[in-house]
Amino acid sequence: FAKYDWEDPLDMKSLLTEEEQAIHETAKSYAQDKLLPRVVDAYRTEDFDPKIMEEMGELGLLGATIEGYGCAGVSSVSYGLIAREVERVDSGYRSAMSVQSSLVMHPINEFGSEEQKEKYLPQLASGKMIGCFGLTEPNHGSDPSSMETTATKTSDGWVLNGSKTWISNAPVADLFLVWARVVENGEKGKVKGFLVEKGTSGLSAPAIKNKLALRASITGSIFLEDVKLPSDALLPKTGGLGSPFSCLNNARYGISWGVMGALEDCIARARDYALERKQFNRPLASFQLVQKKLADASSAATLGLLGSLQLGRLKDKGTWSPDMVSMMKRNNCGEALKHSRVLLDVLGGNACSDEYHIGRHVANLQVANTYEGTHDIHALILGKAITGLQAFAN
Ligand code: TGC
Ligand code: FAD
Repeated sequence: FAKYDWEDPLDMKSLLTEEEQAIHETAKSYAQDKLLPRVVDAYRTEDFDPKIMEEMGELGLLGATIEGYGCAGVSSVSYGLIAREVERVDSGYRSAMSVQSSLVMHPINEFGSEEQKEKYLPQLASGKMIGCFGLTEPNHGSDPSSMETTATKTSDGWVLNGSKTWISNAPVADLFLVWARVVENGEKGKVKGFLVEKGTSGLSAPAIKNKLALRASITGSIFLEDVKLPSDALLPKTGGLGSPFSCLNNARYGISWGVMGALEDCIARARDYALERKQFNRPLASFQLVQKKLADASSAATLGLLGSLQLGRLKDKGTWSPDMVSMMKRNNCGEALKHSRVLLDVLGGNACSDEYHIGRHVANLQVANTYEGTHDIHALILGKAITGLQAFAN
């Protein structure tokens, strides 16, 4: 028999290429050496250091799957491994990274003109420019098709009006990808994407303070009051809700890996604590109920990672579908939240201390289970894929 490795029970490492293993190591060393020492303080103070984006940029971790424009051009699996290692430290840091990569750089690469790609992608890849993605509105979260933000066509460009809420990176963003419904000659048309640069008159992005989770990442609103844009602010190949949803496919895929990293951290920390701490003259780790918690969580993390790995392979082969992404985003976020919450019990009263980290992961994972489509919305997407019947709309 092979020796059982509790950190990689089904030998997932053997399924990775040498390049993927090297990228995994780079991301892991960076996250453990540079992000972990900052996270407790950043979470206490709700202080996101924008230099983190430059550090990630230097290592090629931003927009990593894009070919050219200063990007690394690696596999979807490598992108997943980066998300796993960054979120092993904190979901907020992964959020900042994945918004930049999947929700800003990907749509510019997919829907932008050559000029837009050359202007923005290298700067975003270096982390010197930070982007955000504005889809959710105060009155429309799960149902973005009802969005109220408009982009009215004028003789020489566009005028944007509306508001967005709960937008990751917005208060520190240099570039805002805003989704708006186009109005031409008084007629409402399709949803399209617009690139709005910081400093444009009528644009503001105040921070949403006092969050109960994701405190190491910065979140804000976006207000657009008669924001005048030139014609070339439009992402020309966008048209219809399929455009923002196709960005979400990539980000949701990355989250499916990331949350497994957060759960792996909870397992490692609960295991260490249970081996160290004694009650009734025995280590907590020797009690059957504690062992069951670790066995359940470890099984969920191992199976979730293998599911995401297979999805990544299908993505790279071009034989994937958005419904598969919904399955892995939903499953892994739900499992990570459920098991991290149970592992928190192993800490007893120390669960209350942020120095023990698991409580922070639990709070973050509640958000991961909500953003990019809630757990229940993904159930309905899967329900439609299974039955052919749509449950969420008229
Ligand atoms: P529906 O009628 O189903 O579709 C409209 C059009 O979109 C196409 N489509 C997709 N295309 C690509 N990928 C997908 N996943 C797609 N899903 C749908 C579809 O084919 C159709 O195209 P066409 O050409 O026929 O017009 O649209 P619906 O309005 O009924 O959608 C329903 C639903 C529930 C699936 C959708 O609205 C949904 O996914 N809601 C969840 C909203 C959401 O995920 N928001 C995320 C905001 S961003 C965020 O949270 C970032 S957090 C990041 C971080 O910090 O890490
Ligand atoms: P609602 O849509 O009001 O849903 C509330 C509840 O009702 C949920 O449980 C939902 O599952 C349920 N529900 C809704 N419709 C149905 C239905 N048809 N059937 C059954 N149940 C239903 N958005 C962005 O655009 N960009 C970002 O960068 C971004 N970052 C975020 C960062 C943070 C920290 C947070 C908290 C959110 C972020 N979001 C972002 C917003 C996020 O995507 C939304 O919160 C999410 O899509 C849910 O929308 P909502 O909050 O309006 O909830």
